[in-house]
Formats: sequence, C-alpha cells, structure tokens
Amino acid sequence: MTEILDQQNIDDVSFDQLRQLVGLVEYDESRDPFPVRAMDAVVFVVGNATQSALFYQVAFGMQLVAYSGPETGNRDHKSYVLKSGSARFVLRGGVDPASPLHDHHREHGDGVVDLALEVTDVDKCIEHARKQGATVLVEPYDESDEHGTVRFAAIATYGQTRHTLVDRSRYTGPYLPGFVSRQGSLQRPADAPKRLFQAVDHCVGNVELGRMDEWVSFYNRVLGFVNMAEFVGDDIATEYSALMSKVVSNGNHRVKFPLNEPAVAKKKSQIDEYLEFYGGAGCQHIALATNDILDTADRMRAAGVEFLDTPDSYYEDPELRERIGEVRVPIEELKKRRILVDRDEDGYLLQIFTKPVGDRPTVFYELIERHGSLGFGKGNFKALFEAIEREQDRRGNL
Ligand code: TYF
Ligand code: FE
Repeated sequence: MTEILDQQNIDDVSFDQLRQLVGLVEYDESRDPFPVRAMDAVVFVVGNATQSALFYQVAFGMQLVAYSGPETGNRDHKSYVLKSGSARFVLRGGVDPASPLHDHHREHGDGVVDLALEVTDVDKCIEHARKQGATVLVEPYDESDEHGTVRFAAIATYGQTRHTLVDRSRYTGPYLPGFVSRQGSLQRPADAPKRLFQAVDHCVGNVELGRMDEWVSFYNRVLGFVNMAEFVGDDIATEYSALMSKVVSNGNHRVKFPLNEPAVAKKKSQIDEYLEFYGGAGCQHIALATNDILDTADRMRAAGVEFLDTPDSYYEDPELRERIGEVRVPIEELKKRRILVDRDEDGYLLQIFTKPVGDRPTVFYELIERHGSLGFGKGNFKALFEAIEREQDRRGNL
C-alpha cells in the first residue's frame, strides 16, 4: 500500500519525500566535478508575464512569492516568481519597448530561457565547465541586498537556453536580490488547500537532427551528468515515435534532462514541428512530480487545462494489465482521466501530458507520479506518440 503524503501547508519538500517523488539514488558528491543540488528555477520569457502568472496560479495551483518590475526599479521587464513545493517558476515579460526580451519572444514565442541550477560552489563549476570547453556566458559575480549575498554565473546550453548557476546558501530573501516578496490576490477555495505538484521531475530538451549525442556528451563532460538507462534508439524511432531520446542526470538523479532529436518517419516528426515553431533547439516539456496524479489532473482539468487524449483501446488491451501488474488504483480510475501507466524492474509510474500551453505547438507539461520506477514511461511511447500525432494532424501537419 502506498501512502499518500499529506501536502497541506508544507512549504518545502523533505529529502524523503523527494526520494519517492522524483526517484533519488545515493552518490558521492565529493567526487563530483560539478555538484548540482537541485533545479533552482525554470525561467520563462512570455508575451504577457502578468497574465501568465495568473494562469500558473489558477490552473497549476502555484503561489506567487516574489516580484521584480518597474515598481521595484527594474524598468526593462517584469518577473513573477511562483512556487509549488520545491518547484520554482519565473515568468518574465518585457515592459520597455526596447527590451531584448521582446526580440526573444518574437523569435521563440513563450518558452524557457533558463534552466537555473542550484550549486554549492559556482567558481568550481565554472572552472570545470571552462576546462571542458563550455561557453561561459556570465563570469562568477556576487549580488547582495539586506537578505544576504547570492553568487551567480551562467553557461550556454542548447539553442538560446542557458544554465544560470546559483549559490543561494548565504541568502534568505524571497528569491534573489532585486526581488520583493509578493503574494497573489487570488482567492483559493477553502476545500482545495493541497498543492498540485511538489517538484520538477525532469526538463526535456529538443535538439536538431543528429545532435543528440553531442548534447549528451556536453552534459557528461561539462556538468558531470551520468546517462540513465532509458533511451529511445533507432529501432523504436523508425517504428512509431519519430524521435530518438537519451536521458542524463546529476549524481543523485534530482536533476534529469532527457534530450530528444527528430527521427525520419512517415510524417513530420513532432520534434521537427517543435524546432520549426520554436525557431531552433529548446525546452520541450517539464515534468511535474505529484503524489496524487488523479486529484491533480482533476483539478487542472477543472481549471481548463487540456490533456492529450488516450484511446479506450489503451485501457482495454489485456496486455496492459499483464504489463503493469498491481497499481494503487483501479484501471477504471486511470481510464476516466486518460492517465498512462508504465512498469519497469524498479516499480511503476503514472503519467499524463498536457497539450501545448501556449500559442505555438512547443512547450507542454507532464504530470508524473512515481512508485519506485526511475524511468520515463517507455512502455507508453507508442500510445503517447500516436496521441501527439493526432494533435499534429489537427494542426495541419503533413
Ligand atoms: O521525458 C520523457 O522522455 C518522456 C517521454 O514528446 C516523452 O516523458 C518523450 C518525448 C515526448 C513526450 C514524452
Ligand atoms: Fe517526460
């Protein structure tokens, strides 16, 4: 029997909870050339941060915690900082007509500009990254305010995406220097105090045809990330998925980055569609870890979030029951919500995917509830990719 943790009024998520939520493993941090503690934030550039901030509060149940903008001395853009458990999103939108954020948005639409990483030693990471040939976009520097000091640096990754490195161990403010504490005015229903998700499980990058291995090697060499077992190779790619995929993670698996490249198939690959509409490589989906995916999916649907449809045949297939064995809820409950299930040697997982959340067919979300499995739902790829292709067809894909 799996216990559902009571997430009510818990501000941060304990290590034990994370172990279950995102599937942590033990590792020796002292031998890591680039020790990463966690995702610090997923930073988005959007066309209207004020309205997107409301979307993530209403539909994703996130809480506004901090803000920076013209009122706080930042005339270029507004940034809203939202939290759900240990997950932090930052939404940026240009205010000054001359802001470079508008150029970014013109090119890419709403998207992820920064997968910021919390590290223990910014200088050590940058020194290692430079030796390994990484592009250092921002040299290490300090920023301070009345709450303390934060040390930063940044390196480039795929497309126009970056990894800002943040050491916040000497800082107690609501986010970073320059931000003020701010709460949303949204009234939450009294009967829905639970968080919808507790952590970021993984962030997926789509890269250009033939470049996946280059980026896997970048994460191996520069960030000391290790390859995880799950991958989609030629065999699966040509049959139905139209993509190849490998997964890299930091030492304890807290930060996991699957990398996809398009594969040649009958139709235009979903990855090609992304690359075309995003204008190059970028972050494709963010998986959010929840310990109650049924409730989370119900509440997100009730708030208007649209999920990919899985056909009845997926649930009626007698092989499904054989493949997945015992799970914590009857299959009927999964079928009602179109939740997918997969099992491997370590356990099982439940997952569901939203449709793209912006105007372009680019960024989408995954909800994932892990029960021991360290995988990414490989057994669901066929059903999942067929559902994605049906959506592509509706958008006029050939
Ligand atoms: O993160 C993953 O690898 C899984 C599988 O378009 C996946 O969630 C891969 C590509 C995709 C959707 C899901
Ligand atoms: Fe995923």
